[in-house]
Amino acid sequence: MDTAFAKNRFSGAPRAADFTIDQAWDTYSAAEHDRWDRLFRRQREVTKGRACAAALEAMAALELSPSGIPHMGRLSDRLEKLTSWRIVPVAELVPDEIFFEHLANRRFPAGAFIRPEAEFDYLQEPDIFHDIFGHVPLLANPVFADFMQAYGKGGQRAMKLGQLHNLARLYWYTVEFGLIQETDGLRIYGAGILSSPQETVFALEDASPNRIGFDLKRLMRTKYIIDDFQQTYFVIDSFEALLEACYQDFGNVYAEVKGLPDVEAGEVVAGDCVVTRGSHAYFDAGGRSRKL
Ligand code: HBI
Ligand code: FE
Repeated sequence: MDTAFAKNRFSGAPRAADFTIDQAWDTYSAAEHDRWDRLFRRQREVTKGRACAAALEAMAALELSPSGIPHMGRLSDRLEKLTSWRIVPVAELVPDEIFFEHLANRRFPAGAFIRPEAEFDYLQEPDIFHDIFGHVPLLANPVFADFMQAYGKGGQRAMKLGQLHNLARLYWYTVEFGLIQETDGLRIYGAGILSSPQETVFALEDASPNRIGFDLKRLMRTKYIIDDFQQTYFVIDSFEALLEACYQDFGNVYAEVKGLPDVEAGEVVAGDCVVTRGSHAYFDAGGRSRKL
């Protein structure tokens, strides 16, 4: 767990053994509620025509709106009716084994804090806007909800096998930065993109990044960067296809991947199903303008 993250006003809150805290919804200030509304209105505009259908439909079903910071308990009551998932408040990143335990039991740990005004555009750690606007809608999709629970169970196993870095790449290139092919074009489902106004446009429309068809073993070998736009995005055909690809014994997958060299973040390799081969112009010009 990276403890270098900046502390926030929930960092010292009393926490349970599973690292959950009281969201203390009544303590949010008018300024914090207003910040949520401004983040929400901007991202709702940017994601029109760019977010996947499942995310847009879920926003409505979950009644997510620019009416102040959501109460996680009340939002969970709506979510639970759809896919048995609940959202549990945490102060900041939690240890991997705690994170996996929550996912394996259909609990999504969401940061209770909202980014400070000074970090309105850019933020290193997941705040409530990234977690709820980015991650929660897809938990309302039954197939993706199953995938996220399977990921949690897979994480518990990967830790035992010492293969966490491979599984973290799966999370990174799907749950955080995944694209999906829909009938009228590529759309976004990754939370790290959905919660970022700049990357929402970059991931779909910029000529710089590669866009490559999802291939589990290839993806598990691929390095990633955390403080800029992605150099490669992986494209799934459907959540069913993603779930299907992951319903296998990862032990065999790890064994195969273990013997193979890592792939650099911007590389295209033999066997890739290339949707678009990136120009890399953004990265060659120095990059580093990624905003969460
Ligand atoms: N903790 N609260 C929180 N949110 C995350 O997204 C998260 C985490 N801990 C670990 C983690 N993500 C990643 O290392 C996963 O790949 C496990
Ligand atoms: Fe995230």
